[in-house]
Amino acid sequence: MNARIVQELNQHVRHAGLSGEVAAARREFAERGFAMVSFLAPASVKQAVADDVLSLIEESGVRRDLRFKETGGTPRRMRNVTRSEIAEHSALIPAVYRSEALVGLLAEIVGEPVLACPYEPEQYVITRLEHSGDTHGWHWDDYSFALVWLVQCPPPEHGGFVQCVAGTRWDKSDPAIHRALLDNPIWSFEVGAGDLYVMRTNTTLHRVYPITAGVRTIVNMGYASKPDLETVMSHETMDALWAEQA
Ligand SMILES: O=C(O)CCC(=O)C(=O)O
Ligand SMILES: [Fe+2]
Repeated sequence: MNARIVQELNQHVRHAGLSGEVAAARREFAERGFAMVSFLAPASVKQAVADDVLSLIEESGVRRDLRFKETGGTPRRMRNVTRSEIAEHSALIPAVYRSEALVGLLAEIVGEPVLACPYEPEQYVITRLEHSGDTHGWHWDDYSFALVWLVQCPPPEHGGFVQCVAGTRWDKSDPAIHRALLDNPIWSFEVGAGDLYVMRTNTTLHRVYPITAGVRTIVNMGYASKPDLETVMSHETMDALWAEQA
C-alpha cells in the first residue's frame, strides 16, 4: 500500500520535473524565499498523507503555549505531533520524506542540494492550530528548507495564511523581529488544503497569521543544506517546541 503510494509520488515527480512549473517555482523561491509547489504531489498521495496526519493529530497531539526569547517573545499556540511519534505510527510520512525523486526536484527548485535534516526532531512535525488566537508566531527555523503539506486550513478571512520576510538572518541573542519587519517587504500567501509550499526557513522570517475560526493542520518536512551540516547548531527553540511534554 505505502510502496504503491510512494511509487505514484516518484512517477508524478519525474513528470513534474519536466514541466514549466519548476522554472516558475525556482524564480519565485529565489526572490521571496517561498514558492507554492502544490504540483509536486498528486491528489492520491496528498490524500494518503492527510489520512495519516489526521489520525495522528487526533490520537496523539500535545498542546503548546510558549514564547521564546530567541525570537523576541513571539507566541506559539498550537498542538503538535513529534517526529518520533509520527515515525512510530506512519510508514508513509517517513518514506515520502526520504523519496529521492521528491528531494531531487526540491533541490532543483531551491538551486542547491537538499539533504535529510541531521537533527531528527526537525525532520517532520505535525502542527494543528485549533483555537481562536492559535498561531505559529514570527520565527526562523534552524535548518535551511521546509516543505509544508497543508492538510486543513480555514479561509483567509479567518487567518491561517503564511507571511514571510526573505533575506533576513536569525541572531538568537538579538532577534530584532520588529526591525526586520520594518526594513523589508512582508509577503503574504494564501494557502489551502491540498497545497504544498517550500520555504528557505533559516533566512526567511515567517509566521502563520493567527486563526479566528476553523482548524489548520499541516505536516512540515525540514531539510538541511550542505552548509547547515558544517555549522554547529543549537536547538533551543525547537527542543522546547518539540519536547514530549508541553
Ligand atoms: O504552518 C506553517 O505553514 C509553517 C510552520 C512552520 O513555520 C514551522 O513548523 O516551523
Ligand atoms: Fe518555521
